[in-house]
Parts: sequence; C-alpha cells; structure tokens
Amino acid sequence: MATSQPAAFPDGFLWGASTAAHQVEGNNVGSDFWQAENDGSWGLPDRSGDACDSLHRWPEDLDIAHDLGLNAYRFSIEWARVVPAPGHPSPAMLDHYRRMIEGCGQRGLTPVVTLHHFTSPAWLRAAGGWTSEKAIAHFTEYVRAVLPILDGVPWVCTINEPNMLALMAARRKHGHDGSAPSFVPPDPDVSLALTRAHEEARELLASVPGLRSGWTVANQNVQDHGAGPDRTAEMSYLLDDQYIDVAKGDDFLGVQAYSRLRTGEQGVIAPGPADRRTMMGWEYYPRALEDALRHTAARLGGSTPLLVTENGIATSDDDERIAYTNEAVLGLARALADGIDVRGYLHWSLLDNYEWGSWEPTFGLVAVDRTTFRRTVKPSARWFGRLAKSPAATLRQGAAS
Ligand code: IFM
Repeated sequence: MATSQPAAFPDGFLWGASTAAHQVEGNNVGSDFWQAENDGSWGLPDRSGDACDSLHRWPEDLDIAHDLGLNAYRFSIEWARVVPAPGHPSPAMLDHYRRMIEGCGQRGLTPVVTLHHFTSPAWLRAAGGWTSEKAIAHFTEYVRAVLPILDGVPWVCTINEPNMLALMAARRKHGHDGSAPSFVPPDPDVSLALTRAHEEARELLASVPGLRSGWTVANQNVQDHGAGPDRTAEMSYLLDDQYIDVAKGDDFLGVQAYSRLRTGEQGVIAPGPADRRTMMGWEYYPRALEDALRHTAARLGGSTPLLVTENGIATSDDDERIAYTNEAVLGLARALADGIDVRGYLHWSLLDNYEWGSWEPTFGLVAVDRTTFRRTVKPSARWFGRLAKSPAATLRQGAAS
C-alpha cells in the first residue's frame, strides 16, 4: 500500500541535471539531425545552430551545476563527432569527452554518460540508418572507441529513449502533413536493432571496472480512460513495457517521465483546452514520475535499480517549474518509502536548449542567451540546489507554499 510520508533519501543519492550533446553543444554538423534540420526533410521549424555553445562552454556548465550544490551531471557523447567517418574515430574528440568526465570529477559531480541520445552520424543515415545491415557493427565500433575514456564513470546509459527513437522513425513514415493516426506504434525493426545494439554495448561496457550500464525509457504512463484494460495494456506494451522488459538483468534502468497518455475509445485522448498544459502541449501531470517509478518497478519485479535520468517541465513560468518538480520529487519520495530502489534524480534540463526542432519550449534551470551564450541561473535552479542539499526540509516548504 502506498505510504504518504516522504522517506529519507539514501546516502549517495544523486541529485543532478541532464543535457544531451546535440541539444546544447552546437554545430553538430556530422549528425543526421543536423542534416535533416538543414535539408528540411523532417519538417523541423528551427535549426540547432550554435545551440548553447556547450561544446566550448562545458566548464561553465559544470561550474554552475557544482555551485548550485548538485552532485551529478548527465551529458552525452556525440557519436557523429567521435566517429566522423566509419572506421576513423577521432582521438581529439575522445580527448574532449575525457576532459568533460574529468571535469565532473574535479567538481565533485558524478558523471552519468549517455552514448546515444537521439542523434547518429549522417553517414549512417545515408547508409539506411538503424535498420541498415551494418548499423549494429558501426555502433559497437563506436562503443569500443569510447571504452578507454569511460574509466571511472559509474553510470553509462547506452541508448536514450529507444522507444521514442523507434516512435519517431514510425511517425516519419507517415510524413509531416498531420494525417498520422493518434496512435502510431514504434517501428518494430528500429526497436529490434536498438535492443541488439544495447545488448552488445552492455557486453563491451562490462569490461570497465565499476561501470554500471543500462538504457533509459521515456515512460508514457499509459492510462485507461475508456479504451479498456486490454487495449490499454497493449498500447503500454508497445510504447513502454517492451523496452522496460529489456532492462531485466541490466545494472540499472533510467526512468524518464513528464506526463501521461490517456487512452480512449478513439485511441489517444489529446490534452484539450480544459487541461492544464505545458509548453510542449503535454498535460501538466507532476504525478508522472511516481506513476512511472511504480509501474517500472512492478514490471521489473524489483530486480533492477532505477535512476531518474530525466524529469522536468517546459514552462516560461519558473514558479511553475518549482511547483511541478516539488510535486514530482514528493512522489519519488513516496516510491522510495515503499521500498522502490531509486538511486538518483537528474532534472531535465540544466539549460534551456534545442528541443528537437524548436527553440520555444524552455525546460532549463538556467537560461541561455542565444547570441552571447550568457547563462542566467533561474530561481528554480537555486531552489533545486537547496533540494539537493536538504531534500526533506525543501520539500516540506514547497508543499506548504
Ligand atoms: O529534450 C528531450 C530529451 O532529449 C529526451 N527526453 C525528453 C526531453 C523533453 O522532450
């Protein structure tokens, strides 16, 4: 039965913020996403351009995370930079990411490193993408190149949100004219390729002492609002559960949750004008995190530790960010109190960044001027720093206000 008293957060609990290479680094010119932004093939309104220029300004980003009082930072290594041409990994780029890993250590930040966060090299796209014959071999070649720089990294996410990657692939097949049905299942071939890539990567990563590896799932929190239990379970399986099941026996699973998906007689019930919504158009639903943690833990039978690798809200109202996060973390605390093994909470995102085709939604604890790249720490970031330092007191205060 669910308890209502927030538990103490265990010693060593990670409190951090997340980013991803393509969304913050800038000029990721060798990637498939950059190519699609510039050739118009995916119908993306905005280009990533210089993004937040974190390729050069990462020390400043790490300083901010450290100064806020966080103890973890999640970022991704960019495959397209590390292997700009198949068979020719770049020592300079490997050195760059090694310096980032060491930069985390120097600031007392535990690095949580993602190997694949949505983007692949443009040369893989040209060869047919994830379902092409040599995709897995190319990915493992990349993982092999990265292995030597992962020494001392305790958490490695192989692939970020394979369910979303496979879903985006399926949606692209429907074109961009809005004629796709409300429910499109993830592309099964892409899913299979990603699962194999994950498993092969995990085998290679097992050779690094002390490294835990897993992948992350974007939990859609599929809930029955009229579709019936069977159809809802089927949709939940297609969207989330098949990817959660892969994590049985992994070192951990990254849980990422923002909202929920309601299923009705006609398919997915889109949030309407009566629903409170975020800048993404998603339903404002801070319970998403607790729902996702409970659902995931039940599905895995408690066998795999969980790490919240993303949770947050796109909003221009920073007070709303605090309120949402406070409620989400209270839910996490209730899950902990009920014995669910959660090792940390990494907020999405440290920075306002490029939201896969648009600069509009702002998820960041820190604002970034798009011309000067000046970082401005928002009140929510300071609040989050206090939460990291004294969670129980900060949550109590937040709940009371
Ligand atoms: O920005 C994304 C991130 O790259 C993956 N998870 C969801 C976030 C918000 O849409």
